[in-house]
Parts: sequence; C-alpha cells; structure tokens
Amino acid sequence: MGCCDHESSGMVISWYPGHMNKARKELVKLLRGIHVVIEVLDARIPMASANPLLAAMTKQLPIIKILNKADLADKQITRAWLNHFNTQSAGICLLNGRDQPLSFESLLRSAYQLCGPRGSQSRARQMVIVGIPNVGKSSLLNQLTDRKLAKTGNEPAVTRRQQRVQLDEDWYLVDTPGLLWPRLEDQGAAYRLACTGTIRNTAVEAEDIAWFTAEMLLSEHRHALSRRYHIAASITEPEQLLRHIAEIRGSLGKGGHPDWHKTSELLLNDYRSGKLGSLSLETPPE
Ligand SMILES: Nc1nc2c(ncn2[C@@H]2O[C@H](COP(=O)(O)OP(=O)(O)OP(=O)(O)O)[C@@H](O)[C@H]2O)c(=O)[nH]1
Ligand SMILES: [Mg+2]
Repeated sequence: MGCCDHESSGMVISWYPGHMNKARKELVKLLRGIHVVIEVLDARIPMASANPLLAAMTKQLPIIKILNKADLADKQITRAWLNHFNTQSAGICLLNGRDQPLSFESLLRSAYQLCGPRGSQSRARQMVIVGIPNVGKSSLLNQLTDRKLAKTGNEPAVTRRQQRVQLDEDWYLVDTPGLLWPRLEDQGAAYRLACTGTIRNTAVEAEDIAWFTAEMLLSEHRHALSRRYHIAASITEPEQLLRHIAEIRGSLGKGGHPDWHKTSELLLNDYRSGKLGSLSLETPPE
C-alpha cells in the first residue's frame, strides 16, 4: 500500500493564477522605467527558481542575481553557483541569507558598476526586485531599507501589488508580486519548486511533494535523515521513511495508522525551515 500512490498519480504541477498574469502585465509597464533588475533566486535551486518569462522580459536590462536564503543552502555548492553566474553571464551575482545579509552599500556598488554614475541632469533611477513567489523579495526590500515597509510571509503570493520606496537621492526600489509561468515544462524542476514552498498548497498535494522529497533525501542526503530522524539502514523507500517519521512524531490517525497528510507536512516543514540542515537541490553544470 502506498501513502499517496506517487507512481500512478501523474500529478502535473502547474500554478499560474490570474493575479500572476495581471502582475506580469504590470511588470511589463514598469520595466520601461527601470535601470537595474534584481532577480532573486533560491540558493537551493538556482536553476528551477529562474523564471524564463522574467528572463525574456528583462534581457535588455542590467541584472543583479541574488542567491537568496543562502543560509538554507549548502555553502560550498552556493559558492560554486556564485562563481558560475559571475563567470558565465554579463550581470553580477550576489549572496544573501540570514547568516550573511547583503548590505545596501554592496547592492549599490553593483548597481553603479552595471550602469555607471548618475548624470548630473538625469532623474533618480529605479531598480526592481523580481522573482518567483516566496523567495524573499519583500524581505530583501525590508532588509535593504532597514524598515518593515513590505508585508512578508512564509507562503507564496503574499505581495499582490508593486511597492516603490526611495533608497537614497539616486535610487528607487520597487518590490513586485512573485511570478511563475504558465507551463512548468520541466516537472523535476516543478517538484523542486514545490519542495521549497514556492507553489500554493492548494495547487499541489502535500503527500505527493513529500514523497518526492523523501525519495530525493533518501538518495542524496541520507546522513541528514539519520541525524534528524535516526533512521535504520533498512529504511530505503519513501513510504518507510514517512511511516517512521509518523511513528516517532506520533502523527498517527485512526487505528494508529500514519496520518499521511500531517506527516508529509512535517517532513516538508523540516526541509523548508532548514531543520534537516543546509541542503542544496541543484549543482551548477560542470
Ligand atoms: N531562511 C531564510 N528565510 C528567508 C530569507 N529571506 C526571506 N525568508 C523567509 O521567506 C519567506 C518569504 O519571504 P517574502 O519576503 O515574503 O517572499 P516574497 O518573495 O516577497 O514572496 P511573495 O510576495 O509571495 O512573492 C518568509 O517567511 C521570510 O521570512 C532568508 O534569507 N533566509
Ligand atoms: Mg513579497
């Protein structure tokens, strides 16, 4: 018996609600007056969190990529990604995380590096923060301004409209709603997005995402599972792992059977909050 019959469920992950399409149109308009784009990526999944829609929309503009939530990613792998982006592409790539907050000064230095000093006659310039939902865009605006100006929250689609703040006499900064794209062609990447908490939980089954996460952790991060859940060597399958977690956490339902939904959320929350350790899900190409 499978807890969620992963193999045959054939769930296709897709989440592109109307408000995102509206936000996309508003961003097109905004970009006409933008001088630098700040693309926030999730340091655990720099590939899956790169939105191809945004890449197409911003390709004419100077870009600063920020590998965000770096505190939740593997330090060495994040360094490799940083090096990858800073040698492979024209823009600048920076890091940000709870343990290494990016300063306002470093960001401005990169902005000036990309678009030079402001001409004496020209008006103040604008930067825009773009990226997928729940990646930390609004938190970054608050961090850079050292004020709680934007609403943040640990779920996707918290920000629903653009918010513009003045950084100094030369720069404005605009926060935007998180954007996905209509067709998530690479479903492996879609699962990684869901695993990190980018996709609204009404659009995916927690059990399905947890099954994927369990499989991935068993094959790539077994040591992290041993540390947190003290798993025996005999546990090699997602169902066994989830059953074990249900037992040690007492997340049992009727007749002492695992409450699969609750257990799935337990595992996902442990991964998302870093309780399993700082685990990256993607490494840069050789
Ligand atoms: N561990 C960690 N958590 C972070 C970091 N930055 C943001 N968060 C958390 O990530 C969650 C989402 O943050 P937001 O700033 O609301 O994300 P957003 O990109 O604006 O999301 P939307 O507005 O929904 O698109 C919040 O719970 C933040 O506290 C970080 O660097 N490290
Ligand atoms: Mg936001």
